[in-house]
Amino acid sequence: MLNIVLFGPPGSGKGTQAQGIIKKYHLLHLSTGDMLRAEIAAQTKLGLEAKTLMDKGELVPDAVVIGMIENKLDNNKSVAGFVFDGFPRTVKQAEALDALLEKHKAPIKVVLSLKVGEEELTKRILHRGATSGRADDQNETIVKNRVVEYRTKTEPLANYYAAQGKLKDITGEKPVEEVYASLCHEIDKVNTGSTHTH
Ligand code: B4P
Repeated sequence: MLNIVLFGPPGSGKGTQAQGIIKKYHLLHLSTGDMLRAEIAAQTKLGLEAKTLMDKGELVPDAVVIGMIENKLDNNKSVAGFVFDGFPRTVKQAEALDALLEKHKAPIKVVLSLKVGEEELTKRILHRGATSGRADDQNETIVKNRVVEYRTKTEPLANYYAAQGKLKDITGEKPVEEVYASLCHEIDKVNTGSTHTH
């Protein structure tokens, strides 16, 4: 199985790049942000609870997102692999993911870390906010809080994956196609299995 983690701050291009990668390598896209927004749209209890945190730019509880990912893994056993986008975001989530994948005998092959400066991140997110309708994209204070959450809770994960020898830094402050080419270059190095690409 080709399991890939897209890692990086909010606005670094994870969701954007996931689109190309899943098509090329025939993988399933698992974005916890998208799953949570679907829960909000459906006005479920989980969604309503998550919304109050997301609107402030804070992370939702680990147990919530781990549960959502576990469901997806259990219900998609015959796929060629997964692209994890926006998950894991804490060390606890990373440990849970390793344990779940161990159960499926399909470890993470590579963690692609998109590097983008703070000024560019804010610019991109506020630009998206003009059309996305996402409350967390509209206001500079909330965007800054998302980046603080990232620096304090998510960035330490880089060491977790570096210790496993899986972390690859990618320059994300370039045109979408150039970033995509760098990502594919790294994926091709670990994609030694039977996944066909075109
Ligand atoms: P996400 O949905 O993951 O939000 P994101 O980090 O902003 O998405 P992404 O990084 O994929 O966006 P992209 O750069 O592609 O999370 C939202 C919230 O959900 C979190 O704040 C949290 O509350 C909650 N949540 C989600 N997962 C969680 C978890 N595991 N644990 C706890 N809470 C969780 O796009 C940004 C913009 O940049 C786009 O407009 C795009 O067009 C543009 N862009 C992309 N690449 C570009 C490039 N190369 N050049 C110029 N612009 C580019």
